[in-house]
Amino acid sequence: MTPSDDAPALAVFAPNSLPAQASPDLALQARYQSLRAASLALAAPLSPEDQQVQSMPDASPVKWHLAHVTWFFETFLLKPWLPDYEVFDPNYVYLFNSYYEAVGARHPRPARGLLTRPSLAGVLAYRAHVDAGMCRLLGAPLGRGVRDLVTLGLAHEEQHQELILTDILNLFAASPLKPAYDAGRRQPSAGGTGGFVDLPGGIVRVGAGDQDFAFDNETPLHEVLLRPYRLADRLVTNREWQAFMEDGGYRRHEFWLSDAWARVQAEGWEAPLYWERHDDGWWAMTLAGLAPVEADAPVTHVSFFEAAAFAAWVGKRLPTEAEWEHAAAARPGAFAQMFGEVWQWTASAYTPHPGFAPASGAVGEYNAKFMVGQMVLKGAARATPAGHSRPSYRNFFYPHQRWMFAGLRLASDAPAAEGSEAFQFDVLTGLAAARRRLPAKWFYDAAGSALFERICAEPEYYPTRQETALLASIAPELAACIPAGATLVELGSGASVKTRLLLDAAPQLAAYAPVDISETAVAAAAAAIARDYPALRVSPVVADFTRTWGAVGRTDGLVGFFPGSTIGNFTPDDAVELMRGVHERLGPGGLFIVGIDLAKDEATLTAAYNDAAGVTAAFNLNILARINRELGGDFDLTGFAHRAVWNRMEGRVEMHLESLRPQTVTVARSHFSFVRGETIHTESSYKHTLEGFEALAQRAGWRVARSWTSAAPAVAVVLLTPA
Ligand code: AVI
Repeated sequence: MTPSDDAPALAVFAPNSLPAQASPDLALQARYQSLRAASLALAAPLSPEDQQVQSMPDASPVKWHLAHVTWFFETFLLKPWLPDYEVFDPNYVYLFNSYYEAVGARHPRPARGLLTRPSLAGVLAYRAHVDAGMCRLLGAPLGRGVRDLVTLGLAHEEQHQELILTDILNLFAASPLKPAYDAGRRQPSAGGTGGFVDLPGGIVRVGAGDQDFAFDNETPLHEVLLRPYRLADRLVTNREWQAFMEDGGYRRHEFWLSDAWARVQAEGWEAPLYWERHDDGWWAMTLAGLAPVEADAPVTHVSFFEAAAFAAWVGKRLPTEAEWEHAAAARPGAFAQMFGEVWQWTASAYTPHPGFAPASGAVGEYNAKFMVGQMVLKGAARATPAGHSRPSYRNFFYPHQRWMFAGLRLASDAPAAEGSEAFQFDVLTGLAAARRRLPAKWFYDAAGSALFERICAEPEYYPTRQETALLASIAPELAACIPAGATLVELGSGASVKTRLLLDAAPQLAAYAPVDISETAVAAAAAAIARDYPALRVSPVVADFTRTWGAVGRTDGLVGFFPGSTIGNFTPDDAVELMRGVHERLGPGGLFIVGIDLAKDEATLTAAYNDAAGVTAAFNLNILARINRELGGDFDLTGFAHRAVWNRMEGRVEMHLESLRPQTVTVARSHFSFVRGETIHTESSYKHTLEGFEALAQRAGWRVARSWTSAAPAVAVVLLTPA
């Protein structure tokens, strides 16, 4: 939906480059028919006069919209691809071309309302003629490229369906009679709590990759670095907007950008478009007619200029496009009103994504040439056809425009890094303890996670290799135990080779829910799985799985998956606690697949945590670097050495950092003195026996239904069912 009133464009295609299907695409045929009928249904409440008039240059008559979308199918599908197609009227190329220079000259946009010929009946006959042609085209097997063009034509018509409502509201608002388009039409409504959701940022992926359909302007998928940020869980309301107005918002230049302030004065803005002051308060023109402004509904029909001024007034800012998109994709459940209420202005200019290439041919004009001077809006409005939009969708308008259904959602920079308070608490209490310790979970910042990946590839570190091989060989047996329609709930962000082994072996799984405290990790995992398993419902959950996690969808048929012998990093009591919690959340029908490392000879165990390349040492020392970086510590990394020892009594490999000399370290204004040889205990890796683990599982209400053991060095996978 561009202000130039044609819609943005599609993925790159080459219509005849791919082989035809064996038979007609019946689903596409049905979609074509119902979508074309929906356009007529939208026009049905309108008289021929209503459909004729153009209220302003930006808006088009309904009659023109109905004809233009039809011209699109005739020009880009029927003329090139239906061999004996007869053009309905050669003059229509001039009348109904919107902006395609490659197709030729056209009638000026501001004068579309002057096209009294063809009549509305003539336009409807044109539609019927093109529909008959499309019916013939879609009745034959088609190449992928032609089907993509039809899909583009349909997405294009959906955009004009919204424009029909947008433009008719503008026309009716100009009428002294203030007619209702549909007196019973529901208006955007309240939602959310008014709070802000914290997002940790990091390097995230946005844009459209390989999916069924996306406009070319959404592509390609690309990385963006986001600083930690906060995004409001709902849209700005009319009540808040009135407070802005009452505080002199439209009269105080300090909130406005220079161009914006000029526009406020030139056009005398003092409220959103369509608002009218009555004796009993503010009223606004809507598709349901003139109605009192509803205080808790989202403010609508504001320009980017106004949205930015409001954000400045309230001490916040608009989100960037990438912030909005990442939040919508990674935390869909955390926000109200993302889609289907009003479009949301972002702080981002509408420019090409890095690596963008316009679609080839005339449809390459669809989006690319508008990439200057406009701002991106995300989400979707009530008037947007259901299913039309998605997180990567890019709507765009000029910053002064406000006749479209546009509102805003606030954002701000996050005050501090993710989890920093908890990290500081654990570090200060751990270093102050008589036996100094640091919880192993803090190993996994970006550098730590990368080092752990490298550990898994070291020859001495056998658990990952052995477990992967074991899972590969038992996947069919495990899969046979998984009920149809089940959800795989992975503890940890997963999406590794092991997850895929299970997903490949158990196509009956309907959904996948990775649960992880790191928003970035869980979103990346979810995106990777969603991309490679399109039939799977993927719902990432940002939560500490040792505590609780939110709904993961259906509560029957939940299958927990906890590979990697990570349960070995819990003390036996904590492992029982964890398994008890998982039992509770997976419910009485739940299954739990756990990977464990088995006790074995000391030499193999200690070698695994003392690799010759020193990767485990670097992993261990990295926690001190993290303290220095995130908490302003002054650890000298050369003053500590990595130690890994087998504690036979406890049945665990312990990692420590040993002070090589007497020294004092300062962290967050606290001082910690070390004597030579003193250690900080950083990790325990418990090595279980099958019997010992079974006893722990029983304490947590589980029964070992089956277990499988790998070749030496041995690890095991156990399948737990409720006891
Ligand atoms: C993640 N966890 C199971 C690993 C382990 O073996 O305890 C972490 C690790 N620590 C040192 N090497 C690997």
